[in-house]
Amino acid sequence: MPSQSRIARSNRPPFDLHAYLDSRTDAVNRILDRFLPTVATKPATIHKAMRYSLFAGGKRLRPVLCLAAAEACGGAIEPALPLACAVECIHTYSLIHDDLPAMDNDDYRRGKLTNHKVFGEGIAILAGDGLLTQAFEIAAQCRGWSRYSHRDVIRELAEAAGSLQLIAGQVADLEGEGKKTSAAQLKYIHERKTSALLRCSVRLGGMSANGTAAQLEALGDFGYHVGLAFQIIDDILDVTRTSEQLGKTAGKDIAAQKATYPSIVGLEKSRKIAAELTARAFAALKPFRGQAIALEALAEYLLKRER
Ligand code: GRG
Repeated sequence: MPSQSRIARSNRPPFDLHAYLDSRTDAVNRILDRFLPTVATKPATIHKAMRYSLFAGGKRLRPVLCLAAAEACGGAIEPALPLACAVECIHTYSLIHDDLPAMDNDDYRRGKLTNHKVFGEGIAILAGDGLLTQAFEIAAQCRGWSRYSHRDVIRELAEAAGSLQLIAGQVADLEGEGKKTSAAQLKYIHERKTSALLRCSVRLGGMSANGTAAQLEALGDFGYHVGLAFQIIDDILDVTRTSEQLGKTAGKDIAAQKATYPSIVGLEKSRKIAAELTARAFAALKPFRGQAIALEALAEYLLKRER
């Protein structure tokens, strides 16, 4: 299992993850603000609602992973920023829709009232639709990449968000409520609901840096395993942290009779599996020969996160 010492043991200077997260998050927020219509743009309600959830204080993990992947491939963050923002728009849309009464029916998200609680269900549905569409508008506006066409990038986003991945995971999640779920079925849900967008985030970062096919493959493998670990940690936090600590309703999985790793294999085994998956993610970064330090630090941080 990777540990802080794993990073500190090498000859590299220590990596300041908090400074990295702060600077990359600021950059993402600045560009998101530039891409999104202002709250005064008519019809104002929808733009207020889209911005309300987008700027509600999300951790920005997917966009930061996208930027870190670009850097691992030797690229700069600027060409990756629009793609990082596109991914965050898709992620935020999925959260708004997931919180709706017809889905998870949640009142709090990112420490604030959920979108439908503030704007009503109709506007919340449209705000999600608006953000999903905005993601593709942003990706289409990018300057372009020498090795990858817009078609490649749009397809990468569409596949991750589509009915075989993100939506498939949500369908299986909805249909599994209250039913006995096997570990294999749970993995199917996690691969789609969580891993697909994380995998897409890092692959897009690699594309923005003109990464090779082998680099994209390695990044995809990294994103897949980090995504699975991330979801297991999320399920552990749901039963071990309070709503105040999480900024969203804790204990939801038990209340909704949802299968989770803690409910199937217990907390200790879940922690062990998350650590093993993180080790697999580290192993996927081998081809970068120590140049993926931010990705390594992020994987470790996600394993140890408390919210
Ligand atoms: C509605 C199509 C559709 C899909 C919804 C995202 C999702 C699928 C459901 C939300 C609930 C959930 C447990 C999703 C798995 C991914 C996950 C843990 C999301 C939360 O991501 P964070 O912690 O959130 O990065 P912030 O708010 O920090 O961005």
